[in-house]
Amino acid sequence: MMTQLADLTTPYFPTWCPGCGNFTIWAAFKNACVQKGWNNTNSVLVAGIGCHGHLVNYTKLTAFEGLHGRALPVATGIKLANHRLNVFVFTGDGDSLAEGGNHFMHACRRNHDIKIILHDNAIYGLTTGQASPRTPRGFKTKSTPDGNPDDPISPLTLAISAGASFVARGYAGDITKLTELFIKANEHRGIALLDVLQPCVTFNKDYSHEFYRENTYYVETNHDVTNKEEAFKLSLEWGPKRIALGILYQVNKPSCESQIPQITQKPLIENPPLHNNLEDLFKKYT
Ligand SMILES: Cc1ncc(C[n+]2csc(CCOP(=O)(O)OP(=O)(O)O)c2C)c(N)n1
Ligand code: SF4
Repeated sequence: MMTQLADLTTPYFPTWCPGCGNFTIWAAFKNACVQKGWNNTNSVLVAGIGCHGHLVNYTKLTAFEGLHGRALPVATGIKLANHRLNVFVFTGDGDSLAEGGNHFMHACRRNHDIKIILHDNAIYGLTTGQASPRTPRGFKTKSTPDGNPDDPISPLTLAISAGASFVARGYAGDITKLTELFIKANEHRGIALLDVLQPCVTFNKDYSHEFYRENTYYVETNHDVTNKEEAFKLSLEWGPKRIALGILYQVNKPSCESQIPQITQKPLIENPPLHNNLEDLFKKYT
């Protein structure tokens, strides 16, 4: 099935700040939709609450914008109900690593066949600039006026150690490579984490486009993506010219959905309901 850019267009124009990295993540995703024919018949978007979540209003695909921190359980539920759908989760570092941290760990561990696009701006954008689990130590924010006392965590390291089978990092300023990463993430069977370095030009002046252009590099094409130790090492690096982009880790292992006997023949939604009359069922338990 073909997808044209016009098929994805909604009447709403983004309210993101001019220069926000969300614009180019959105553009790369739409490129990938057009290249691979992702549309309303085969794909669904789930987002958390945050600036990133507005993407669902600007992309004409079936979408669900849930409670803050709860995008992942909604996405895993959708995938279990109809595993033929491509399920893309757009989430923030606050959404998936703070309030949603528990879901993040277990979605990785279970290797659900969903794709997580983490808009990693190292700050809470929508609530106007509080520290997130990605905010560097010492960084002054509204919630840490004397400097952040905590160390940031690496979502890549966390995902690898929790059992994720595809772990990659992209940069919002490189639309071509980001489009490729979207496609590779969706071709992978199992969970894919695509951590996207996303400048928040309003509340995080340190992690700017200039900073990322200066300090990121793509891993070599001969990088052994199955080498867990090497992937760990790369995922932990963060410093001058030491921020790795590309697929850091990828291994084959059964996804959660592929191991559930009830859905091997057909998706759950294609099975008739076991109980047509719920009242009788309720009576049984009252
Ligand atoms: C249950 C709940 N807790 C907290 C909030 C307040 N809240 C809304 S967005 C947000 C953080 C947004 O940061 P992030 O997830 O990184 O997304 P960004 O805005 O940076 O894209 C918070 C704490 C909320 N709306 N609901
Ligand atoms: S506050 Fe930051 S993340 Fe939110 S729209 Fe503005 S630049 Fe983007």
